[in-house]
Amino acid sequence: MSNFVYVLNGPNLNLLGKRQPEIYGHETLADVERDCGALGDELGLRVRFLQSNWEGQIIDWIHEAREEASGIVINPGAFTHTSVAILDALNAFEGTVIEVHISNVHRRESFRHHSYISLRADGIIVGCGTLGYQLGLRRIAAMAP
Ligand code: CA2
Repeated sequence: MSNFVYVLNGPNLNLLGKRQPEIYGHETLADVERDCGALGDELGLRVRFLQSNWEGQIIDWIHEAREEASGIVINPGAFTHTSVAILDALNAFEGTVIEVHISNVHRRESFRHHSYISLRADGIIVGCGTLGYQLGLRRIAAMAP
């Protein structure tokens, strides 16, 4: 089993820490990437940290993960609530999938309450801020044989 983990981020998450800090906090995506890399070193995981505003790019990365990764931590952004295509790609991935949302989507607009991704996710972390990514990595490390 590989120790490679993909951390995937969907649309607009490149703006993290630069807008709406009351919802998403002050950490930038670069801060999150740094923290995930450091934790990966501690846990013995190789972390590939990626962000795209394009649905097809995220799907291509999930296909790459099929070949080489044992886990995916994914914050699909707004694609969470719309994308059957990302769900289909994740259904073709055999490893562990952890879905992360920085904000508590259940305390927000009703259109954020449904997630296509949750139909595949092995675990879901919601409303724990950017710490959710690290919790996802810890869960994947704990599940490794
Ligand atoms: O809470 C989350 O992590 C979300 O996945 C974030 C998505 C949102 O559409 C989901 O419903 C919940 C939005 C990501 C946009 O991130 C921004 C960060 C800073 C400024 C503007 C957008």
